[in-house]
Amino acid sequence: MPSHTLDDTVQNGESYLDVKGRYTGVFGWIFSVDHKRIGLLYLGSVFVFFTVGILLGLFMRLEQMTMGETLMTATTYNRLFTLHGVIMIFLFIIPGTAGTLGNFFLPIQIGAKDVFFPRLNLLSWWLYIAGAVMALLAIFTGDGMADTGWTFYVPYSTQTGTNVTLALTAAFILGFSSILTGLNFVATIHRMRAPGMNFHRMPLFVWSLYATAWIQVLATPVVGITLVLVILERTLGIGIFNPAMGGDPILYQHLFWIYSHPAVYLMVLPGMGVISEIIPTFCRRTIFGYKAIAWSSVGIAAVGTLVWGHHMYVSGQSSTASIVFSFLTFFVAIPTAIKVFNWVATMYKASIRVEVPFLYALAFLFHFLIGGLTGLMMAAISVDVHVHDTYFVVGHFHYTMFGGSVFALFGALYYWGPKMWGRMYHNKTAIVALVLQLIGFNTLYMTMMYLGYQGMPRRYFDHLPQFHDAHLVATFGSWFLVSGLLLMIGTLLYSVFRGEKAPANPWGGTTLEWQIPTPPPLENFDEIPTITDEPYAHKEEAV
Ligand code: HEM
Ligand SMILES: [Cu+2]
Repeated sequence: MPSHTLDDTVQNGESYLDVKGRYTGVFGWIFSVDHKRIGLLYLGSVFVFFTVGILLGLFMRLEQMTMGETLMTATTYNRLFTLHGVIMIFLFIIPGTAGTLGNFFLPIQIGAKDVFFPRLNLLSWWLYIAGAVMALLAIFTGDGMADTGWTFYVPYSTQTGTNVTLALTAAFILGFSSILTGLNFVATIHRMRAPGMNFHRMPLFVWSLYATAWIQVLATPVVGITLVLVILERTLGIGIFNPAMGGDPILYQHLFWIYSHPAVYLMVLPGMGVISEIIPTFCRRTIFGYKAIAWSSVGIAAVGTLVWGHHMYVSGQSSTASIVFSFLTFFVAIPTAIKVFNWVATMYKASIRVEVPFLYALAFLFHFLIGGLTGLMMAAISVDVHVHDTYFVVGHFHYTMFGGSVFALFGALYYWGPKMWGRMYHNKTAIVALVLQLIGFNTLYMTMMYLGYQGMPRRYFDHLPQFHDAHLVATFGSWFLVSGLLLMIGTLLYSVFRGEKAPANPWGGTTLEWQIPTPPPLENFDEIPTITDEPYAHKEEAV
């Protein structure tokens, strides 16, 4: 079969089918089972929702710029942080790296022509869109968007008149989409590796997706069932969570965090995988501690399932339970630190080529270190009791999820964008955007952590006078951050259509995606390669 490029499958005939009966035009995208197209579909859609989420965050900061009710009422603020949280978690960050770059690069990196279940892959994207549409419909139907926070804690979520039922149904469907992606990735990694590509020759991005996929498959069903129970509680009053009917609200928190703590690793592991690709490429040397980094992904996923109770130190559990959860939480730091030390060891005395993707990797390290260390602070029960439900927590998780995972995703887009759409980005604009992001991000979230430590509670639309100055600083920070984000999205979009043509391997990468043409042809390889080497075998090692 002749090889086709992405372009020649899109034809401008009168029919929406080409001579071979394949869909063309828009249909050629939304019905495509090609893993690369599905990856790009995900990329486009997650960034639409990300932009909405950013603007919701900005509005919340504008409300906090002044004291009292200015822009919005308390209920509107509650709906905004719920929608912001739901969008950022379920519509942006969970599919944000696995669905986009995972779909695009996983098959290529293991020397396969596609994923194991291409049609199921397309179904995942459609379910994602269906869930997204439902989440948005929840804004305009019933009593409007849920005001419970993205955690949907009972008993409030069973009682509020806002449209929790539709929002939960949306989250349930999004969960299915995520499970199917996970299943597909596990099957692909087990069944589709090229000859010679044993587990210890897989790129570290693939390892991180492998660990992520298992979390998706094993943990997501738990939250799915939990959300259905809340729906049943609301519609049929079955009395599982409602204490007035003999139910137990704490049970909800257990079930919710049994999923949602592993889910934070599901959000960050692919980002760590990206960093493990960027660092050896720009350091132009083999990664230090390949096996340690690979297995620590599995270690993080495994230990991460045992620590959920650290969200419940003040909810009502025995002090024995809290102490055990605290101890186990400190334990997660070990596989995480293993990664960090090996990344630093790879950079040590390397002749580094400093480009935008590498700068994002450094930003990831800086933010993730702060996010991780504040996480350890809160793992200590005494500190957590003080800062629980304050802005300290909000600052902490934005540092890990946003400063960590999302900055890794940005770095990955600069790293892999030239391969995906065959065009380079504008270097200077990209750097200006990064600087704005760094200033804005740290001003906003460092100040939030300070506010929280001083006692500013989260999820309030107003604040007391003693918090005013810091809130003002945080809002200024959000302006820098949002400008940096919009500039970056603009410059990436520009590069997609107008950027300079990219060479096949602009960074001297050693993994398989860099060995094929740009943009990669349909089915990736004319002939499936045979793998004889480790993934990061650089010819000339730096001294
Ligand atoms: C310009 C970017 C962003 C801004 C300005 C922003 C701002 C905020 C603000 C003001 C809150 C509410 C604080 C409160 O009153 O409790 C919040 C909550 C939250 N943010 Fe962001 N954020 C941004 C990006 C992100 C990203 C990228 C993520 C995830 C990847 C994220 C995840 C969350 C979550 C999960 C919550 C908690 C919602 C809840 O309490 O239910 N945010 N953010
Ligand atoms: Cu947790």
